[in-house]
Amino acid sequence: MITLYHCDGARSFRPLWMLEEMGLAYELKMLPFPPRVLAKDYLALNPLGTIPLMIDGDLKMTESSGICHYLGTKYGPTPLIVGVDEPAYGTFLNWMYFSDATLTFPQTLVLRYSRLEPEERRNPQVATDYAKWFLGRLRAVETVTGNVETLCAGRFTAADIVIGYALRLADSIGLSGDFGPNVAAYWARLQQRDSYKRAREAERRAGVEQKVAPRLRL
Ligand SMILES: N[C@@H](CCC(=O)N[C@@H](CS)C(=O)NCC(=O)O)C(=O)O
Repeated sequence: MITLYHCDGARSFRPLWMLEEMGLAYELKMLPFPPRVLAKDYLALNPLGTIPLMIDGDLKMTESSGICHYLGTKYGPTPLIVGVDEPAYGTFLNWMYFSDATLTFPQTLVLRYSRLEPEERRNPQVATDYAKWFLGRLRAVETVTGNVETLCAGRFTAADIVIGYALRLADSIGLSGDFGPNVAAYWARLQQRDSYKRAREAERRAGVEQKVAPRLRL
């Protein structure tokens, strides 16, 4: 059984969505945010204190997009993964890495310096600069989604899941008003997907059952 540690709205939503899309069995463990501070026991499992943490037998993984790639290749074959023999293979990998390294990284600075830090340490200039950085990088998504329904390979793939999460995060930190028209339409389409709705419901239900309130949406 795969175990996924998750905080409401956090990057661990990527593997949660992937698990739902693939119909795999999993156990979802909810943590308060930030677990590093509020769930000290968790540090014994993941010394980084970050989420996600996915445990599959002896394996532990802590990179949200990497876990999606792992699930698709390990428990596939699935059309969610673009194979090495397909023309879109490199493009697929580029989106997979782009999702966290290029898109989510500036978002976390916006979040941190506009909401997470105590008032006296907040920094509007950092928040504004990195919001602009994020929206600039998002042009790559705006360009591609003008012509096609999904990011690559002519079908819905794990790349749409990992980039889709960055759009969810942008929405929750107040950046979606600045989405271009193609990204806005793409984000609306992603939210209509059954697996996305199931993942949102699984996260909500697990939070209620485990009595972990969504303290911060991120
Ligand atoms: N690159 C990692 C980043 C993991 C990460 O930093 N997660 C954040 C939540 S979205 C976290 O746990 N922050 C709490 C902390 O740093 O204590 C990934 O893609 O999963």
